[in-house]
Amino acid sequence: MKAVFFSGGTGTPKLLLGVREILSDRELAIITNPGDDLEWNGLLVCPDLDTVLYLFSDKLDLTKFWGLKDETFNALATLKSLDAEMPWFNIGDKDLGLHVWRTYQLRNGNTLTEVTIKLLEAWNIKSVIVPPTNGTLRTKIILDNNEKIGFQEFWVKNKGLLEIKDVIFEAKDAIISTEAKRILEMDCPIIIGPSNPVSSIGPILAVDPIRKILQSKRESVFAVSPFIGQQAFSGPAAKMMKAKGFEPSSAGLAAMYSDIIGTLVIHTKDSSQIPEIKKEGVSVISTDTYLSTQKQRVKLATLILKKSGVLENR
Ligand code: FO1
Repeated sequence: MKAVFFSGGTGTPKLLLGVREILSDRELAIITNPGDDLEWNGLLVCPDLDTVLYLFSDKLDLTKFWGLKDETFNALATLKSLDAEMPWFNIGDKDLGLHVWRTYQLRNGNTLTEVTIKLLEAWNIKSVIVPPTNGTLRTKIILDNNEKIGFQEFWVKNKGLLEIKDVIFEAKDAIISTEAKRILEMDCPIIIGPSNPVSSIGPILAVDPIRKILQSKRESVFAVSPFIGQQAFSGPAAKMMKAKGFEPSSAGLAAMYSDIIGTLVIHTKDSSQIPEIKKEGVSVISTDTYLSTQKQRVKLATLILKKSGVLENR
């Protein structure tokens, strides 16, 4: 194994598209965010895990960065006509097959890791892609009126528009899986991708004792900032950082990750923040962090893999 990535839903998968042009899939392990998972009409849906699984099996819809290519929504239309639960969450027909199979496997006593590994084998995926825990750890949003809603209800149903008072995690048996522990103990860099620090990376770090493991190998942990100025590339990261008492910027991220990362990758436009980041004891790489084109993804991936020593001997 050459590198381990922590991934959420959109930013990190884009970076992984670049990484896959440089390293072989066999050389990669990815731990995915469990916080966005949800029960949908009796089925377990794991959006961020599935995005990475679809990416590595070349099935991902690369226009939306979730769901499958050439998807149809006939089952959803039936469910909508029957007044089903969460009709606003667009599960496609092909995607539905995975959720039916996975839920049945779990009901038959398999763990989420076992089911995911079966899937890696069935779809001939050579990377190790696993959730951090076999328990549950779900992100909940506390609104200004103290109402508590799930991440997808906030993000998809309400389009991320509601004001946030806090973001919390509801955990049950959320201890690290044997497989995730094995991956994190390997002698290779850990790269926290440019995903939402609160709702995508936060849940992975909240799985006991992942934060402690990273603290113990801080110098080999790299993070890529999803911020430019006070804005995130996409999603509700800025709002959530503020709710957690951190500035929504690369400097704010350095403060949030200061105990677990040795190096932060930021956009050159944020170079004025370098002194503040360094005060946190974090080294800085400043470069173009946009990931819109494949050229940008490969360029950023190459730089990170070089700086983290993965490409040293190539
Ligand atoms: N995102 C949306 O904006 N609208 C949807 O209806 C939607 C459905 C959906 C179904 C399966 C899946 O794996 C992901 C889905 N997403 C949808 C993406 C998801 O809400 C988020 O982008 C991630 O959870 C954030 O990483």
